[in-house]
Amino acid sequence: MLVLLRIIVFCTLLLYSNASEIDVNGYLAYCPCMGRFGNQADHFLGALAFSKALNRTLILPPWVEYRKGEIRSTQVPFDTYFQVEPLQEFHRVILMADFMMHIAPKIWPENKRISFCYMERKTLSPNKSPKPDCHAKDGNPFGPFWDTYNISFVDSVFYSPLNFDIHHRAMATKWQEKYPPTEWPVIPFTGAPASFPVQAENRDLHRYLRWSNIYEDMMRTFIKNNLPRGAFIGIHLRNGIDWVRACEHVRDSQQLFASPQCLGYNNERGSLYFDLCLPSKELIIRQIKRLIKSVKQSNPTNEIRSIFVAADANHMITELNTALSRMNVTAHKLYNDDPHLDLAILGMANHFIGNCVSSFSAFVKRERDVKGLPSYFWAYPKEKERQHARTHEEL
Ligand SMILES: Nc1nc2c(ncn2[C@@H]2O[C@H](COP(=O)(O)OP(=O)(O)OP(=O)(O)O)[C@@H](O)[C@H]2O)c(=O)[nH]1
Ligand SMILES: *[C@@H]1O[C@H](CO)[C@@H](O)[C@H](O)[C@H]1NC(C)=O
Ligand SMILES: *[C@@H]1O[C@H](CO)[C@@H](O)[C@H](O)[C@H]1NC(C)=O
Ligand SMILES: *[C@@H]1O[C@H](CO)[C@@H](O)[C@H](O)[C@H]1NC(C)=O
Repeated sequence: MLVLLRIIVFCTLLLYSNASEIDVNGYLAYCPCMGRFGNQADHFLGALAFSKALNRTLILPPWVEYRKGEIRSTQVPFDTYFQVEPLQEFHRVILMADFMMHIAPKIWPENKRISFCYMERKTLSPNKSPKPDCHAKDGNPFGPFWDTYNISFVDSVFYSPLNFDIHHRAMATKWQEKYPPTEWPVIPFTGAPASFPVQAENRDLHRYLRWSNIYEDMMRTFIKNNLPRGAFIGIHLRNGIDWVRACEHVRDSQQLFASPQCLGYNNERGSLYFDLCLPSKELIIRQIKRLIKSVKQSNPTNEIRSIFVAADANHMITELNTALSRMNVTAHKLYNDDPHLDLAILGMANHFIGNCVSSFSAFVKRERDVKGLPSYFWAYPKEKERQHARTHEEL
């Protein structure tokens, strides 16, 4: 009995010491200050690879969200959407709230909080000192992000010419030599220490990103209660006004946002074209019908019974139901807008068709790649010239 008690006490101490044990190799923090979820997820994988290369514990930042009618961003704890433990299999990580509660008081006094940026960032407010600075808290979401944990900075470091590409030129060693953890126990970056879109070498790290139990449960419950039994196709449609405008850039670029995911990082699988960014309704329906037919042939015991639609604006539910009724396939969507639940469901679908240009689609594509599930993109590969010409007339 006494032995057992000792073991329990010992284990409790061990657990406790782990939570507040200080990493002598230091910490890395950053604000996911660019873009919405898809962009932030791309950046996260890069930051994870970067912190591992520097052998610093990664402080898991909250996700930055923008709510209609609110001037300041909202910070959502990292573990609302994703589990922390699977990430530990790859590298040491700690939730930002835990770091601020248990570690910061010991190693990061307020007068030692120095922000890191590549070079001087100009301030938005005219009454600040003209001294070169990162102005890490200037503007939204910069200010609200660090304010969430009451963090302010007393000085700045410009780390140029170093960069985040740890896969080349011994970059990690250069960081460690220039900013050793003994001198710099915490490196807080004004933005993500990562590139966008995610580097090809870091895509596979998505395997450590697993949905939180809450999202996993909501996803399974939705599928069970709302989709007819049998196989389903998940589709992602991006057709809101901001997206239509973004697609205008197709004309003067070889790549746009996440497009390397289908075109290849060096355009080795083609160059950019308009339908890839904004497929017509006719093209969408044609491609879904083609996929349903090919599944029916290759896998007759598990035919497609439904389509789950995730979209930022128009879900095309009526059009899809009309077009697919003869195939006995129905279209479904969430009742309440929830981008993360959309993503989790798309990740579970038997088949997925996404938008090659969208980093929201890219999240799903990576998750499915690591699970070994099939994915396709709208209008990819390019339809035959004759059909292609017709599509443009329709638009
Ligand atoms: N609920 C829901 N929201 C979506 C969907 N597609 C896009 N959105 C919203 O629009 C945002 C798009 O920004 P990102 O996630 O960065 O992805 P992106 O498609 O590359 O778009 P941009 O960053 O705007 O170029 C998402 O984070 C969502 O908030 C969708 O299928 N469902
Ligand atoms: C990385 O950091 C951990 C924890 O501080 C340490 O145990 C380990 O030896 C370090 N690895 C290298 C290669 O320095
Ligand atoms: C930040 O400071 C405010 C005001 O001093 C306080 O109410 C709040 O609890 C603090 N938040 C954190 C996360 O420490
Ligand atoms: C159509 O689907 C329903 C269930 O979704 C099924 O009961 C019915 O047998 C199907 N009909 C045909 C003709 O396949």
